[in-house]
Amino acid sequence: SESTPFFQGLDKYKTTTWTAGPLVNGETLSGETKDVVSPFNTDLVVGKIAFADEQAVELALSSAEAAFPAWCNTPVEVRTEALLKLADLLEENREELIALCTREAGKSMQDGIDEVREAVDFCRYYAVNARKMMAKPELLPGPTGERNELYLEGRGIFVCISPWNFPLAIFLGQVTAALAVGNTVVAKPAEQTSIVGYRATQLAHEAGIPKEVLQFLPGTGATVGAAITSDERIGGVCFTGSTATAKLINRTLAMREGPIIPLIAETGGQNAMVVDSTSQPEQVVNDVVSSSFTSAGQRCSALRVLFLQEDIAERVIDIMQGAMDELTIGSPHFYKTDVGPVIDAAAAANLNAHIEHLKQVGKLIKQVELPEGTEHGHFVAPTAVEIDSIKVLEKEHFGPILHVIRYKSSELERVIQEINSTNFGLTLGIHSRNESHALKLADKIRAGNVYINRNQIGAVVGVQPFGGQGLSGTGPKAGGPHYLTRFITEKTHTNNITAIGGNATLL
Ligand code: UN1
Repeated sequence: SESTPFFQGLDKYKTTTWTAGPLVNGETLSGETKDVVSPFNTDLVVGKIAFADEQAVELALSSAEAAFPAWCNTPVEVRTEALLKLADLLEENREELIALCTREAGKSMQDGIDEVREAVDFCRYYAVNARKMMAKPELLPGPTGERNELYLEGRGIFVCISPWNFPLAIFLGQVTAALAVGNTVVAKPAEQTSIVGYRATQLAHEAGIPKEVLQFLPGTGATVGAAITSDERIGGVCFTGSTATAKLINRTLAMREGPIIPLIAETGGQNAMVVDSTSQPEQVVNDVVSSSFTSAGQRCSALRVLFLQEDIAERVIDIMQGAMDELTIGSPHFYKTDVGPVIDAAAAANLNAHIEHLKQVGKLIKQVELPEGTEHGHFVAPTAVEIDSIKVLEKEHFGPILHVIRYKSSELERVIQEINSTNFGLTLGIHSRNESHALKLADKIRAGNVYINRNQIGAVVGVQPFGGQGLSGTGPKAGGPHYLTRFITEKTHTNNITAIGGNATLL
C-alpha cells in the first residue's frame, strides 16, 4: 500500500530510541543528556544525546595525539583495509542508518538510501586512492651515490567538522579521508545530527579503526568546535558548512599558538541555472524541480536562482507550477515522499520570513500548500518567486525556495556578471541545445561544478568530484583524485649511500 515503507527492514526501528554521547577511546561518556526530537514530528523523541565537556575534549585530543605515531606508521594497506571493512559494515547496517537519517535529520527515505550509498563510496574511493597516492612517488635521478626518496605521511590530529544535511556521508567522507593517509581524527558532528555520527563512529571502530585513533565529540560550535580548532596540537581542519563559520575557523587557526595548518572548507553557494530559448521546457522543469526541492532544498549544491530567457519563460513557469503541485510533501518515512521537513524551528522561521519578504519585493509564482500532518514538524512550503535581480538576495537561503529572474538575449552579459557578483562559485546549471553557447557560459561563470542539460545536485563520488570556488570553498574537491593531497605532509630523504657501512655497529 501507499503507506508501506519501501524497506520493510526499517519497521524494526519505528520505536527505537537511541542513546549517544562522546566516544572517547571507544567509551561512551555519560553526562547531562538532552532529548533529540525529529524535525518531522517534534513529539517524536529519537533519542538522548550527551555533549562533550572540557574533560572529554582534553582526553580526546591527548589520546589522539598519543595514538598518532603508531597509526601513521601503520602500512596504508592495513589502514585502508579497515575502511573497506567499514564500507561493508555500512551496507550491513543500512536499515538502521537510513532509519536514523529519516528520523534524526528528517531526510526523505530516498535521501537516506543515497546517503548510505555515498558513505560507502567515500570509504572505498579514499581507501583505493590512498593506496595509490602513498606509493613512493618517482623522482628525477640525483647524482651517482645519492638516494632520494619522497615520503607522504599524515599531519597529526585532523579535526573534522561536518554538517547536518549529510550527517552520514559527509561525516564519514571527511573522517575516512583523514584516516586513510595516516592522521588521527577528532570528529565533531553537527549538533542536530549527533546520533548518526555516533553510530558511524562505532561502526568505524568495529571495522578496525583503533579507538584512540578516531575520537567523537558531539557538541555545539561555540563550545566543542571552538575548543578543538583553537588547540595547538591539531594538524589540520576539514570543515563543511557555512562560509561564515569557515571564516571563523580560519581566524581561530590564525590566532592560535602552534604551526600554520591547512583548512579544507566546503561552504555555501548562490547556485544559478541559466536557461536559453533553445532548451526543452519539460526537461528544464524536471531538472529545476529536482535541483531546488530535493532534500527540501537543504543541499549546498541546490538551485537557488533560475535565469530564464524571456522567449521561453512563460512556458517553463507554466509547466513548473503544475510540476510543483505534483510534489509529495510529508513524512520522510515513506518512499514516495519528495520533500520532508527542514532541520529545525529556527531554519523554518528564517525561511518562512524570507518567503514573506519575497512576496513584498517579488511576484509569487507558486507556493505549494502544505498537507495535513505537517503541522507537527518543521515544514516549509516549496515556493517559487520571480524577482528582478540576484541583488535582492543578501545571502544563501538554505531551503525549498526558488528565485526566478527573466532575461532578454541581449542581457546575457548582465546575467553572467550578476551571478559572478555573488562571489560564490559552487554549482551552475545550464540548459541549452547550442553547445558553444553552453560552453561559453560554463567558461565565464565562476563555479566548481557545472551541469549541462541535467539537474545540478547529487555529485557521485569519483565520477563528479565536488566542491566550489570563491566563497564556496577552498578545494580540493571531495570525491576527487586530489582531495587526499591536503591531508598529508611530505618528507624528502636524501641519502649519501656511499657512506653506508652495511651493519656498522652502534657504540
Ligand atoms: C552539501 O550539501 O553540503 O552534489 C554538499 C550534491 C552533494 C552536496 C553535498 N554532494 O548534491
